[in-house]
Amino acid sequence: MSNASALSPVRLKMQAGPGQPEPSPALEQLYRGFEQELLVPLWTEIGDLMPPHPRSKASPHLWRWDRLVDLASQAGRLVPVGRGGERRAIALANPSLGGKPYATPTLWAAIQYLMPGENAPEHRHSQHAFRFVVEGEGVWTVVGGDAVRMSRGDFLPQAGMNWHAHHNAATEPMAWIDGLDIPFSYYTESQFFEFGRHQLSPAEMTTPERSRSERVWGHPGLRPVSQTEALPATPLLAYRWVDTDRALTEQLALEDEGHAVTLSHGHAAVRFTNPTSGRDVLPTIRTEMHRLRAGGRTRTWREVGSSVFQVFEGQGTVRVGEQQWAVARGDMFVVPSWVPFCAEAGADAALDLFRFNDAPIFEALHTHRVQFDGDSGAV
Ligand code: GTQ
Ligand code: FE2
Repeated sequence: MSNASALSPVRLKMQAGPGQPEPSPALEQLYRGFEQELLVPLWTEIGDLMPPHPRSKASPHLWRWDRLVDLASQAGRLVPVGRGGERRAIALANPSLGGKPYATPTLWAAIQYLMPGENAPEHRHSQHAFRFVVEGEGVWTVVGGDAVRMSRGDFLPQAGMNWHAHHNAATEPMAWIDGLDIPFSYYTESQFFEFGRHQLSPAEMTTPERSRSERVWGHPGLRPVSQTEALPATPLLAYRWVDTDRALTEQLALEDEGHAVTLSHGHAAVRFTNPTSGRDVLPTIRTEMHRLRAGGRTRTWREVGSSVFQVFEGQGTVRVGEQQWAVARGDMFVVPSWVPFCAEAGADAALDLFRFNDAPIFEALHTHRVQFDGDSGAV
């Protein structure tokens, strides 16, 4: 086995510095022994393995909506959608994650595109998913046989293992964004996937204004008495813009009337929740809509876990770590773990930001932290 260390994937270098032993022939021999036996001592790795706080491998990055839509529409002309490829979805690839189709270490974010009359075939998977529509209409997503309309501003969760297909019933193409926990599922090796039927039944290809799920679950504060258990995944399949918009408008109006219901002055925010539990709508993904008054700004904060934002409406400036961008409708950007973030609306119009992140994972593990600028950071 004299050559084992040449083939070993373990490579150890003697390093000078605090906590490191003095280099010597005996130490060299010890390290070659570690390599042969596939052993790595903590003292050579501690800085990277156990940093004092998260040091994300991901970068802050911005994708412009006009480029995303332009490339997605070219794909609409050139690339068929069907069994095998499954979806005409194009993922944001963080520049620091080795070319993998990951917006962040845990989150997938993609633009998906369907031409008039096209169908994306039925399938199901363990990954939790949602759709969010920044503009357009005409696509119905069919979840467990329930056709759900998708229109501007709507948020549509699809928790894992629900059968789903999409069809464009309109005469125009339509784009929307998908968020999934694909990278998290990949690292944790917890994925399952099944193909469904290639064609839906005519009854499922209908285009109702309201889905069955909304007719059962879409009444504020009311639940069907036949369903008394807290359901792990949301039964409500569409959160409509009219409701989200009203909730944000009311928060800012109440702030004007002297009531403290906003997150900070001029910054209203709502979270999409499971109506049976009040908790995050998806087990792994938190989703929120934020609104800044014209001229208003968020506090600066950082938190454990990564976020993806999409500008829903308005114009403004966002800061992510050292980066600063002027943003407009549809632009998408990433905030890596523990990197400070703040946003400011332009002087003339409110800024609406859709956001999703992986906070439910860290909350479940009791490792979530949020630190606002100016706070001590004590937890
Ligand atoms: O629409 O079912 O962007 O399964 C990635 C995986 C979308 C979908 C994505 C998916 C889907
Ligand atoms: Fe899917």
